[in-house]
Amino acid sequence: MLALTGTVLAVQANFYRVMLDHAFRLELLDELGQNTSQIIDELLCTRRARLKKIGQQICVGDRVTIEEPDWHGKRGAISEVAARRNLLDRPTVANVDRILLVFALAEPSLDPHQLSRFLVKAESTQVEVLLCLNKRDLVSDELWQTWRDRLKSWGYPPVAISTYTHEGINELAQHLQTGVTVVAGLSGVGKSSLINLLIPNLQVRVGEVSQRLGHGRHTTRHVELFALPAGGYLADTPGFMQPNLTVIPQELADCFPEAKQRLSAGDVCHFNNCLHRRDEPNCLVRGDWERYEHYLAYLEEAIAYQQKLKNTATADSSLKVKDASDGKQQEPRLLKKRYRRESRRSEHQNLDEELD
Ligand SMILES: Nc1nc2c(ncn2[C@@H]2O[C@H](COP(=O)(O)OP(=O)(O)O)[C@@H](O)[C@H]2O)c(=O)[nH]1
Ligand SMILES: [Mg+2]
Ligand SMILES: [Zn+2]
Repeated sequence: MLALTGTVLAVQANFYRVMLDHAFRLELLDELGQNTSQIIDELLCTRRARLKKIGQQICVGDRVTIEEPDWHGKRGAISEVAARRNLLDRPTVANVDRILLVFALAEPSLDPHQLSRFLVKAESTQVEVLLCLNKRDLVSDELWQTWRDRLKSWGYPPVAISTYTHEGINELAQHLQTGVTVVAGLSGVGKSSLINLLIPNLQVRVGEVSQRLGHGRHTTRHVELFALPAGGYLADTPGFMQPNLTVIPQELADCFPEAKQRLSAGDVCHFNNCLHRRDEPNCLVRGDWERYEHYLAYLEEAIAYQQKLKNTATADSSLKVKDASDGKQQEPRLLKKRYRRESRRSEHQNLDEELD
């Protein structure tokens, strides 16, 4: 039998809703003995025990193979998960083709620092970024054109839309007809309104602010892919993209199209570990581009983040040493004093080692 393949749209407890690549026509006899047919394009699936055993997770966006379809019950079992091209987190979506970043031109007014941060965060996933500016109806032609030119110079020619006048919606839709698009952006910019226009029979609630946890962070509500009428899938992910940057310092320049462009002709900075700071000798990236200041600020953040990771790693390894009181694991010398006081057994161990 031909293997069935599909895309995971949603994960609910131990069930996976899978959209089939090829719909199946089910022939039925109705109560009057007439032939009718039903098209089945989705199956509710479980995961084969073998996959569970090897710890294979199944995420929204995963490409899967299905066995034992039960067409009447619209059920099946996932037997295989294809290797992922990428995996975004918070919330988890696999095989993402682009991030559609939605900002508003007004209400709330467009903050260049906030936008820049979202752009860098989106770039750090290495997925294509498409920028869309909503609420075009609220601003003058002049203001829109100023933003358009400014963002072009950042490397992001924006698509202007208005979910009120429908300006730009068709143009935007054309960019989304293939693959998986993840919609990201702050609350209030018009993401739900946009999704309702793109997928008319869905009707997501507009004006709904995603729930907040006690610490003012958005909850990661469950994520689901929706099929677009002209092809492609859309995911609305309120929890996506926390503002903190987790890029490593050496890769930060790759998150700025302006910086990448300066290195694109095969040219390199004088030092191959150049971080493109102001005082670096013969640096090609340093220059009078608008977001160079942002780059420098985020660089310090990235360095601080890397340092924090290193500290956490050290703390972790000291924990491991503590647990290894059976003496099988070699402990770093620095930790010995503390270790020795903890148990007599480890004391002996340490003495033995010191005799070596
Ligand atoms: N003026 C204007 N308001 C809009 C537009 N799109 C959405 N809004 C309004 O902006 C608010 C937030 O919209 P919503 O779709 O819930 O944004 P979300 O939080 O990003 O999902 C609502 O009051 C919408 O009516 C637009 O194109 N123009
Ligand atoms: Mg919304
Ligand atoms: Zn440099």
